[in-house]
Amino acid sequence: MIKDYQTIAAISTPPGEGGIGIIRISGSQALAIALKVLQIPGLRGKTPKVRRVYHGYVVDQSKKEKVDEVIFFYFKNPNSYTGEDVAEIQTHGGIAVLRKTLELILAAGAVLAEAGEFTKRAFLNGRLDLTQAEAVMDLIQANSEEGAKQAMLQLDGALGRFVRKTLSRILNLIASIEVSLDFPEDYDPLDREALLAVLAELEAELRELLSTFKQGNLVRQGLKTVIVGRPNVGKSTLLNSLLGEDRAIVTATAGTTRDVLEEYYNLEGITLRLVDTAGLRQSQDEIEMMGIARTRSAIDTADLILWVVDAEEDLQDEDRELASLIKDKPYIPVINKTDLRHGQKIAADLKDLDLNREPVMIAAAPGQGLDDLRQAISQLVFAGKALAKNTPILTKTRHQQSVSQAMEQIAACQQAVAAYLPEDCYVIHLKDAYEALASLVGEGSYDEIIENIFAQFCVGK
Ligand SMILES: Nc1nc2c(ncn2[C@@H]2O[C@H](COP(=O)(O)OP(=O)(O)OP(=O)(O)O)[C@@H](O)[C@H]2O)c(=O)[nH]1
Ligand SMILES: [Mg+2]
Repeated sequence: MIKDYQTIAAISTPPGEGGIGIIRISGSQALAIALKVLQIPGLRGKTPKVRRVYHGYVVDQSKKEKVDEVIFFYFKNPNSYTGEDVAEIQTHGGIAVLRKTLELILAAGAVLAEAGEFTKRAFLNGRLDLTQAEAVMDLIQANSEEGAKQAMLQLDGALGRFVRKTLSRILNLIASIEVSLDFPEDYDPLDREALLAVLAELEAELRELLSTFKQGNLVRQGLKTVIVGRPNVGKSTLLNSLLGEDRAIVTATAGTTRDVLEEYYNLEGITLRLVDTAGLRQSQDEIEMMGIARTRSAIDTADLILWVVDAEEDLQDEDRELASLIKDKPYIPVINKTDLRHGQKIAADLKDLDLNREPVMIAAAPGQGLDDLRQAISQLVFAGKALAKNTPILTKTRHQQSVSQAMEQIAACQQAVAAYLPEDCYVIHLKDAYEALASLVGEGSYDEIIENIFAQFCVGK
């Protein structure tokens, strides 16, 4: 059933000059309000047809003047984005015209939509499940192609479908346990082996879904990739070559970079947050020491480290210290300046450290070996596997928490069955697992979650 909320309106196109601007109106009064501000010659007083595109004008009745030439159409509930009546007006002019039109619409009885309110209504009217609604927000915010692709898949409901399928399997389990408890005469006693088998399968599936979280998070937020190394090895040069612009200052003087510098970089659709840092060495210089402290904290929070050494030099104690600092992180040793010397000596030194990682040979200044480096990065990030293209992945902490709770409850249920605890215990765990997963697709009323999510949307979506 469509709930009757106030009719809302907002500018749906992003701020800035665009070819067209869109204003959406949603609610039971959408059409009536739109018609108050429009003059549509083709109508001649008749009611417009659903989904038919009309040409007309926005008119300021008080001044009897045309504000803009527009395109107009409307959708009838429940067949619209929000599930309500939706009217859309496409203007041609810039932001001033859009604002004026919106003003007229508000004066005609609509209220200004809050951020995310269109999508929230779509959700509340049962048009989208919660994961799809979040996906819309991701789509708006996605800052890498891969992120956008994931958002599309989720919008399509890959995650939602998986979760709903799992929910119905859990419900089936609960039902079969309850039935064998309540009607022992009519039904066979509980088959523990079969129950354990299903539980194990469910647990494995949820575990696999959970394992996609880190990947999903990386896709969305960008992988913090910190470039470290001794002074003057060419870290800033590497950053510049990857970006293809002179972003960081490069000089022949050691200790040039004093502060961390961060830039987004798109590697085959994966967003990297490339971080250039101050070279690590013993220093008395106060500013340089502060820079070095920042380098250390950047290492702590890094997802991936590019450790640069100089092909012209031997491995130094400072390099070894650095190696021990980063050894527990995913990192790639990078031998730079191979245009000056082939770097076999330092490669052998690196081998002696027993790092178990193949160094990548580059010459950052002339831009050699960068493809190898890019390939090494993507291999390390995705362990040679392409990003999951058709399977659902978890991209939100909230998703991860729900799935992990559900998995814990399934595991607890397995233990209860194995320990021959009373059947009631199984049901309790299964219900908890169900609730944890149900919150993921927003089944049941979870006002807080809903408010939180939709507050992050921008107005007009
Ligand atoms: N021949 C050659 N020179 C390079 C290469 N990469 C960097 N350099 C030179 O090495 C010097 C130091 O480069 P930077 O990029 O400033 O080094 P850095 O590691 O950022 O140094 P700090 O900021 O002081 O820690 C500069 O003179 C660069 O031109 C390279 O691949 N080949
Ligand atoms: Mg530098």
